[in-house]
Amino acid sequence: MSLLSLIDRSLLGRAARTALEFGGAAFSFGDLEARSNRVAHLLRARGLKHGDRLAFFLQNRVEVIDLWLAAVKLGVVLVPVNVLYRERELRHILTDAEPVAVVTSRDMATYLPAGVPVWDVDSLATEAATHASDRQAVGGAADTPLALIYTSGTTGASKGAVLTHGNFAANGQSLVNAWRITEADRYLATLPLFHVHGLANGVHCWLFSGCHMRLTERFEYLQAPLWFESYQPTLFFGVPAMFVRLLEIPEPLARSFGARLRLAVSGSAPLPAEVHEKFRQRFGSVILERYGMTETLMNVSNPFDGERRPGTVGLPLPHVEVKICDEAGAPVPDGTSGELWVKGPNVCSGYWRRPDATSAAWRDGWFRTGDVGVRATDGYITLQGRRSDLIISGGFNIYPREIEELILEQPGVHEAAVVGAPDPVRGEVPVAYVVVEEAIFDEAAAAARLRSQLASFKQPRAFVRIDALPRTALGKVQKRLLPPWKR
Ligand code: MLC
Ligand code: AMP
Repeated sequence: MSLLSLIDRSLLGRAARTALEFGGAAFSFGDLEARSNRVAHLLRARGLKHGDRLAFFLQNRVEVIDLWLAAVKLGVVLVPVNVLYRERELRHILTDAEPVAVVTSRDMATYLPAGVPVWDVDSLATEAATHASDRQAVGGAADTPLALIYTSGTTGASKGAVLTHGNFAANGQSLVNAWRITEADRYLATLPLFHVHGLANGVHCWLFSGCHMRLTERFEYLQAPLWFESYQPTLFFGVPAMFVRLLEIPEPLARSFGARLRLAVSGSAPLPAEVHEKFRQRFGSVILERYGMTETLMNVSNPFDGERRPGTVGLPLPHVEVKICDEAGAPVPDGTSGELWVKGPNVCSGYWRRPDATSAAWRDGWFRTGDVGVRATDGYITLQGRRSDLIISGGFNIYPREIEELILEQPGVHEAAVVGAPDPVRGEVPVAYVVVEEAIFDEAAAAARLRSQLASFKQPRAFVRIDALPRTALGKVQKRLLPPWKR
């Protein structure tokens, strides 16, 4: 079934139902149908055609939903950009994706590199309101690209995963079934809409099931108790850092929220078994952990019925094949660690304009995830780490190499290695180990340069001076031999 026809179950089939609440305003599915048709007319009037890219650099707001629905209808490819990205990341993505324009807000436009065509989101909304509300859908086939989502590449520069209408349809449909989401649900959406957790899972579970969604601009842990109290969600999707924050809610209140919460799903980073257990004790709700990636959307999930086993990501979703392989690509027996390879209608069609990276990641139709894991004899999969030294901080991915390259450009730096240090809320935070010439190296100036060029979550929490990086005889840096960092 096409993505648009799945969405139409709500846009057309539930037109009168309240669909969305954002910033105190409520919208029915019929309102969203009309709004997105107006935006589609406007985008077409501005020259956007099937296959053209349009980036958005926005906090969560209803206009992101309008753009998404308009893109589905027009066959336009959206490029979501992390709001925390700064000069270097933005320049790379916008040069690579070559969007017709970037839709952004006035306050965020200042971060965009010069020369990029910028469309102000408020002016766009005002202009859209003058267009007709009838639908002129072009739509898309299963293999029509719908989004180009950048994921931090191991080489330092991020690559755009080309996600199709079919990928979003397969993923959303499978999650609605697996997690029993119905129109009776109330989904509290605090995840950013520029990543697949909030976008592919959240938005599509909402649209396909026709449930009610309260969207917030972002997750703010001080506001979270008020949101739970006033909205009484039955459904919540979050990264582990959010669940750690929710544990701060006092017990009686947490219990009452938990009594309403039909399902809490965690993903994007490892959920410590301890947080799983504490959440169960405090909220009386057993978190369902699942595993996915930008390139593949969701692969593996703990069951809705049956055991949600802490520390594991569960079993492959119905449409996904998973095999665990050794270095040569041969499947390993249960109980043996290997790399997860996946296959299914959820897996993206490749990397944008990167045939080299695409052929390196796919083999015989299987996508090599780079994640290392082990399967128990009863099928439950436990993730154990990554083949590369990826750091995940608050659910945002950081490739150390990108930061190391920038540190090495700073005056007086001879060597640099960035590693993840444990953090009670965000799981990990980056710390830089540097070999420097003290007379030249200016830490404050280096930190300021990094801050202006990279997202805040990539900013090293410390620059630890060492005499030399530990290396193997072949010169490879041995990060695990670096001295532990103490705050
Ligand atoms: C975070 N920050 C934001 C922000 N989100 N700033 C502005 N707008 C936003 N939307 C910044 C803060 O300014 C701060 O910067 C830092 O992030 C942490 O903010 P905090 O308020 O102290 O929040 P905290 O309790 O630490 O929680 C952080 C968080 C955030 C959970 C809100 O990490 C987050 O939104 N994570 C979600 C990431 C995500 O969606 N990942 C899915 C990827 S898809 P400073 O300067 O203090 O650092 C994927 C596939 C899959 O992985 O399987 O899903
Ligand atoms: P991204 O590139 O942002 O899509 O991040 C995908 C990566 O997040 C995966 O390759 C995993 O390493 C990690 N990830 C996602 N879900 C989980 C999970 N439940 N537990 C551990 N790691 C996860």
